[in-house]
Amino acid sequence: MSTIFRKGPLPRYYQLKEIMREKMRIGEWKPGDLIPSERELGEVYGISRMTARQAITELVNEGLFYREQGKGTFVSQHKITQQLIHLTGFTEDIGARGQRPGTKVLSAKMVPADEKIAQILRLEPGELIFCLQRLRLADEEPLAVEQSHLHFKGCERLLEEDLEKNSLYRLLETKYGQPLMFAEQELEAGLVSEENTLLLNVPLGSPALFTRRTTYSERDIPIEYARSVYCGSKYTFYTSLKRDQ
Ligand code: 16G
Repeated sequence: MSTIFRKGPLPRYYQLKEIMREKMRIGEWKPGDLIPSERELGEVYGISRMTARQAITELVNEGLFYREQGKGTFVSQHKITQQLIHLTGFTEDIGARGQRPGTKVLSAKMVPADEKIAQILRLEPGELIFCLQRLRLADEEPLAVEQSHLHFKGCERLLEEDLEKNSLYRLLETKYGQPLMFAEQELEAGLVSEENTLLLNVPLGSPALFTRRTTYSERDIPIEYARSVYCGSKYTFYTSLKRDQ
């Protein structure tokens, strides 16, 4: 989308927000870039300054832009937005922003599933699952600690993979014959634990976003249950909501 439609259900400021989000997503606008002024945006897209201002203000409030007195509005350095619309993995999300995704494997092993995880992955407690703990980075900056629990036939072969160089989602889909169909995800606010403050390089007491995601393969079979801690100060989750007609 790069034009603003005058007719249709979507308000113009909203359409402009989507256009600007897309520019950041594809890396046309990078962190630290000065964005065009309200007047310039108004001229380019044929909308009023007020409309452009509303779109910019909302993206400032969401943490994607920041304003500097007398200088203008810039693309934020630190906040990464993860959309909650399409099922995408970390590597895809960060790459789409023009940043370099990075992974440090903290541990990778086969472990017996505890009751909770067995229930989520629809197994018997004690069945072996692949448990992977990773620190996830963007342009060398630590963003999240993720703990993934996986179960499918042959999952123990993941022990031999280079999971610092390869995206897990990509491996699942291209090498392990596990198409990723959908996921369920919960978000919860909290504080980064003492142990994770070191990994994430944030001060003790920093805000955290805890996520729990269950990802399903074909025939609604759950194959991954991931618990992650994202730095609250560096991450925004974005979703778009349509009202039932
Ligand atoms: C996301 C998923 C995580 C998945 C990873 C795959 C959340 C909360 N979690 O980070 O469950 O393992 O993507 O990323 O979004 P990868 O393909 O880069 O390994």
